[in-house]
This record gives sequence, structure tokens and C-alpha cells, in this order.
Amino acid sequence: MDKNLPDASATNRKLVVLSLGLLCILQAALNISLRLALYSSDAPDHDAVIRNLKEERDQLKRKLNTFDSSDAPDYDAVIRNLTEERDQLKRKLNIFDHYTQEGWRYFRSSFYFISSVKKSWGDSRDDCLQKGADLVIINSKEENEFTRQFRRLFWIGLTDTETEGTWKWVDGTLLSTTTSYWHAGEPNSYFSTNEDCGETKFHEVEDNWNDEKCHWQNFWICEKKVA
Ligand code: MAN
Ligand code: CA
Repeated sequence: MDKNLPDASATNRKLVVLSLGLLCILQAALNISLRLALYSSDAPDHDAVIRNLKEERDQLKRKLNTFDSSDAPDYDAVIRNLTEERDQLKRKLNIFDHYTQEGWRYFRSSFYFISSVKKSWGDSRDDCLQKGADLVIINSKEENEFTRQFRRLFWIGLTDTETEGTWKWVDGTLLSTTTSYWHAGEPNSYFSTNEDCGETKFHEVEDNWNDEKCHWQNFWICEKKVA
């Protein structure tokens, strides 16, 4: 073999070593560039995070400063009101139970006691007062119809004893001309007899009232208003 000619196998070995060397360098370069790429996209930007948190904090501070506590519901007051309402309803229910058990009839915010015996107007009124009520005061057509349905002569809380011809309810109010239900020709103090007390008499018509002598014996109706 010619000694001046390079040994083919030696050349091959050099090439293999060179190739391996190059591969190693490439591998290292790839490794470094991949790592750089990976970190630069995924790594948290601490500065940005801090910036955002600060901004959030400042927003909350601003909200807190402008927060108007008068907008917030006063829960204590709500509870106080509801408790008061509940107690009122309880009291109403107790009153309702009491009166209905005693035989009173409820109609439009009032309880009515219908007597089963007859007395003079004054004694009838005393009975109502003793019951914590008074003779019925009629303020509406409906209330008058309520009393008329019983088709009975009843004393009502109307009198002109104080001043003849001036009819007043037992609470002192004057009888209004728009809510009076005198029967035609009444009140008449019949043939100059002293008729100073109001009664329901003419059941067949809406205008059913009559003035009658107060010592006369009649059934009566007491009324107790509920607040
Ligand atoms: C009776 C009494 C009187 C009434 C007349 C009506 O005499 O009730 O008050 O006015 O009847 O006819
Ligand atoms: Ca009369």
C-alpha cells in the first residue's frame, strides 16, 4: 500500500467523529433554543401580574371610598318592622277570636253585637258601652244594608235629645244629609210626641229609619270598630 496515500479507513473515522461532533453541537443548540422559546412564552410576567393586582386594589379602594352606606338596606329596621307587623296581626287575630266567640258579627272593619232582648235607647247604649263598644253608627249604604238584613226594629246610635231637630251620632258627629236613611215623612216626632231616638223600622225599603220615643223597648246593635 502507498504510504503517501491517505488511509481510507482513517479518513472515514475522521468523518464519523466530525459528524458526531456536529450532531452534538446541533443538539445543544436545539436544546438551548427550545428552552428559550418555552420560557419566554410560558413564564409568568411578574411585573404584569403585580401591575394588574395593584390596579385591582386601586379600583376596590376607589369603590370603597365612593360606597354610600345609605344605599345598603338597614336589616335591623326591616326585622323590627316585620316583627311589629307580625305582632299587630297577632293582636288582630286575638281580637277577632274574642269577638266572634262572643257572638259578634264582623263586617267591614267593625264587629256588631245584635241584642236578643229589648231595652230603652239609654239602657241599650249603656250595654254597648259596658261591652267596650257603642250603639251602631251608620256611615254608608252598605252598613245600613247590613243592619237592614235582620228585618228587625233596632236602636241605632242616633239622637236629637241635645237639640231638637239636630241629629247626632253617639260619637258626637252630626248626621250628614248624604248618608241618612230616614223613611219618607220621618223624623216626625209623631203627633208632637217626643221622638228623640233613631231606630231601624221600615225593613222593606232602603230608607228605613224612624225617630221613636227613647223609653220605648227595642232590640239594639252595638258596633266596635277595629283599628
Ligand atoms: C209609629 C211610630 C212613629 C212613626 C209612625 C209612622 O207611630 O213609630 O215614630 O213615625 O209610626 O207611621
Ligand atoms: Ca217617627
